[in-house]
Amino acid sequence: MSHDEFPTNAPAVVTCGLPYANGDLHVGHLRTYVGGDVYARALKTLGQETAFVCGSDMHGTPVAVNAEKQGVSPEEFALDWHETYKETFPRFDVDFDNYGHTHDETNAEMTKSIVRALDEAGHIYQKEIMVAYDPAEDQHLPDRYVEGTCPYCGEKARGDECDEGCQRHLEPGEIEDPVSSITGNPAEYRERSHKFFEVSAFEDYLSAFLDRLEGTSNARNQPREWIDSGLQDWCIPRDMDWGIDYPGEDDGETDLVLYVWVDAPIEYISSTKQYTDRVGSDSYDWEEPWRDEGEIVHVIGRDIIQHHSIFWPAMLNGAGYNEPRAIMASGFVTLGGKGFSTSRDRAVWADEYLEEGFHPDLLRYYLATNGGFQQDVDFSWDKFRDRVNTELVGTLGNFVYRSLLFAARNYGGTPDATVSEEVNNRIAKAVSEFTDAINDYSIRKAGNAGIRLAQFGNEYIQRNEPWKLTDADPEQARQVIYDCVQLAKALAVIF
Ligand code: B3M
Ligand code: ZN
Repeated sequence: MSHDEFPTNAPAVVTCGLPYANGDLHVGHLRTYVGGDVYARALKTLGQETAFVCGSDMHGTPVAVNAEKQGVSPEEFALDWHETYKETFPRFDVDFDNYGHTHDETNAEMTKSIVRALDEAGHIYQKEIMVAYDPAEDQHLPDRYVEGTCPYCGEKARGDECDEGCQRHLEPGEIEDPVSSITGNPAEYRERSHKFFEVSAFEDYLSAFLDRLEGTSNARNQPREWIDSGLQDWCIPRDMDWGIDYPGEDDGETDLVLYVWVDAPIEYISSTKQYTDRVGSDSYDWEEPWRDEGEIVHVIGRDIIQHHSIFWPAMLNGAGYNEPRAIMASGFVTLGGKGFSTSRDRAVWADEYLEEGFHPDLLRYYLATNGGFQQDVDFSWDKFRDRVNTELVGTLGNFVYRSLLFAARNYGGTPDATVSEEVNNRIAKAVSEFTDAINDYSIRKAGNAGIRLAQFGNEYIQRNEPWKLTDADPEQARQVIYDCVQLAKALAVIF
């Protein structure tokens, strides 16, 4: 395993958590996608071979429940949102090398092959458990079909996650006081035999993995606590129609589908494979990072750390794939101190932002540099305006405008000279700050390296007053403006 500094000789793959194909995107989502895009671009800028991939998360109850409410099939519903996301991301310059979805053939095949590999390696077993059931509707209630109380922290929770409390994944049968989220009927628990992935057998592996894992510290610390309090095995089939069919023996079908969190991260691999299928394995070979040697970097929201730091590496390891090198888990974005809420329409929507006529770069800069990646940050239009006006317009824009205008007016372009030692050293310092920031998984520091270079540029042009030199010392004037053009070029590369 190489944990050499970036850029390394092996290909990198940067992924972003897959958006559930079930509703509009808001600025809270964009923090992760912009973060991933910035990070992937930065690696490419450093000369690292990099694929940036993602896709829509089509399955599971988050999609099925919403489709049901709208009276359309989950497939139609999810594909519709998938198309919307595919159009929205490029409008924010989030340029995935491949954007697939979990319901396509590539992912269905990849998922089945990984589940079979886990089974063949003896990591899957059968166990009797209690599952929530709605007797009035005669229906199983997997995951978000059931609500109740978290057995760990006592908060109100969904069937498979304590989304408002301790953020833990919940296994079927764990939630207390179960109620159907569709009908409001009280649910009962019935015994059922299901397949389990033996996550607990990976305890030692996962502890060692977390010691190697890079990225933000929250992606290591919380999982260590979960390991200390004992890992539970993971029920992987669901009594539902919508999803990837649980692979039966001899290719026979069962009436079960896989839990959405099995096939969702596998899309990271499938999407990389689709990229290779498109560009050819000479350009980028998906098997290198996933099976041979490479740098896997996951960029996610902090509510899905457990899936990425525990379940996913256990699956990868059990099925003979490489483990992630780094996980960058972003904090939440709040609005006026409160969490974004779709149902209360308390959010800054992606569409709304663009319709106001704002350039995507302004939001990208603000999201990338407003607070450390793992900190929760409050979105404030006042702060957005101040940062844009002070830093992008006042510092960066001002310097580039002054320098290039001067060069164009007086020399019809870049004057004849070579870069001074002072400016050359200052640019080298910015490049090394930028490189260190990327190796530190801090996109904020990478942005700061750029803005500090622009501050230097303003100070440099002000101190050297080229406008006084054009007549008095034309050679020195050319030198100063050449330096400024060089700084503007360095800024363009860094930003
Ligand atoms: N679809 C979205 C979420 O829970 C979920 C991420 C999947 S990443 C493999 O935030
Ligand atoms: Zn909880």
